Amino acid sequence: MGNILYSFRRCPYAMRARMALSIAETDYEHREVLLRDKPDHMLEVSPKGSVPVLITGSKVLEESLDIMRWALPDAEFETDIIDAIDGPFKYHLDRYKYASRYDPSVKRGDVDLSHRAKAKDALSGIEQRLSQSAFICGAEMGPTDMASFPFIRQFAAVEPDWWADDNTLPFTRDWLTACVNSDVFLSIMQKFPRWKPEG
Ligand SMILES: N[C@@H](CCC(=O)N[C@@H](CS)C(=O)NCC(=O)O)C(=O)O
Repeated sequence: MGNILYSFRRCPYAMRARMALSIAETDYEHREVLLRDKPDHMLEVSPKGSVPVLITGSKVLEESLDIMRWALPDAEFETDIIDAIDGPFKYHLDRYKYASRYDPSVKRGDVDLSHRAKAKDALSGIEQRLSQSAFICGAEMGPTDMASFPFIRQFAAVEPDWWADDNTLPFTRDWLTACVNSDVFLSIMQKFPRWKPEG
């Protein structure tokens, strides 16, 4: 059996895994899932129930960064940058974007600007790096960029007018535009119908 990836198009963790598999030119069967109705087989091999999951030979990789590392064994990942994204940035992004889930006094659909400010603070390391080179890893997009920008794309999309007008992270804004327009990103955002087991 070949490689199988359980994925969800809009999940930023799945995006980073798909980009790594794409640039590594790894063959795999793409299985698009609905998060509210995950396939039995996915849950059998990975009971924690998050995407992405890559099944390769007898191994099951159920962490997006493990999939990136498996696909790109020689790549260097800047873990301080990725830790800031997966840790404080993601924490505040969720509380900014889905404020009412975390604070019952907030009206559904409203954002929490205090968490927007803290999420922005968590981007200061990236902004600093991007003031020196077009991408985090240098002149070309690399693994740390791919691991990071899908989350910042989500942040920018919460209030697109604010993101476009806010001038405090100019390097990050230009970099994000370049990343979302890159061939690798456009190629991994193609739409797949939901996967269903045969029979
Ligand atoms: N640490 C995991 C996180 C993956 C994750 O949280 N994925 C979300 C979708 S973006 C998910 O599958 N959540 C489970 C659900 O919504 O049921 C990784 O890096 O792969």
